[in-house]
Amino acid sequence: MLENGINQHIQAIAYQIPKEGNEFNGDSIYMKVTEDYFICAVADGLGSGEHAFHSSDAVRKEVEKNHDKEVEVLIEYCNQVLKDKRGVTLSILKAHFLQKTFTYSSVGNIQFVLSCPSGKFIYPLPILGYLSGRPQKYRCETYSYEKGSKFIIHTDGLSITDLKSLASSSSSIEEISNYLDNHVKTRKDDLTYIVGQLF
Ligand SMILES: [Mn+2]
Repeated sequence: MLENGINQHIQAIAYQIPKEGNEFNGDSIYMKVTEDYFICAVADGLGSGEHAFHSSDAVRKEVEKNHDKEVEVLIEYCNQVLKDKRGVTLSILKAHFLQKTFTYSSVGNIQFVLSCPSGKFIYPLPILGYLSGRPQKYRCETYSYEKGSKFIIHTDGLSITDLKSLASSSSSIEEISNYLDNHVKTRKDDLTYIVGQLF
């Protein structure tokens, strides 16, 4: 699956593929661009296969239904929907174009970096563990981004050793996506990534 989200403020490429031999993908992805904001969510259901899919897909639907809400609210909605389901790791990013800020919250091992043209990196630390419907503390932070900032989000199906240098290279997001595609064959898990650039 490959999706594109594009307007004058954002370009993003999303890709996902299940673990070799699996019909269900335990990772789910949601991405939406409006006039005012970009939102994306990446969820990795614990384990793989059908049960992992049902959990991460429930989270995807929750974000889809409520994409106009802020990240702080969304992450709690997602936690609620996981009661009696298998847990997920989850990252949600929402960028507001007018303010040139983005809010990011993450629970678990989904990797994220944003690289600004000035050389600054933003890589918020996630909360360890996973969402499972139990009461949970979240870390949710808002940052400013520069025009031209590039970001990469990916699940643990992708093993990239130097995410920062990839994000800060002069490569376009298409070139970064092509580079990541070279690592798809060696995956040992469901794999999902989003590469984007904010303007
Ligand atoms: Mn995984």
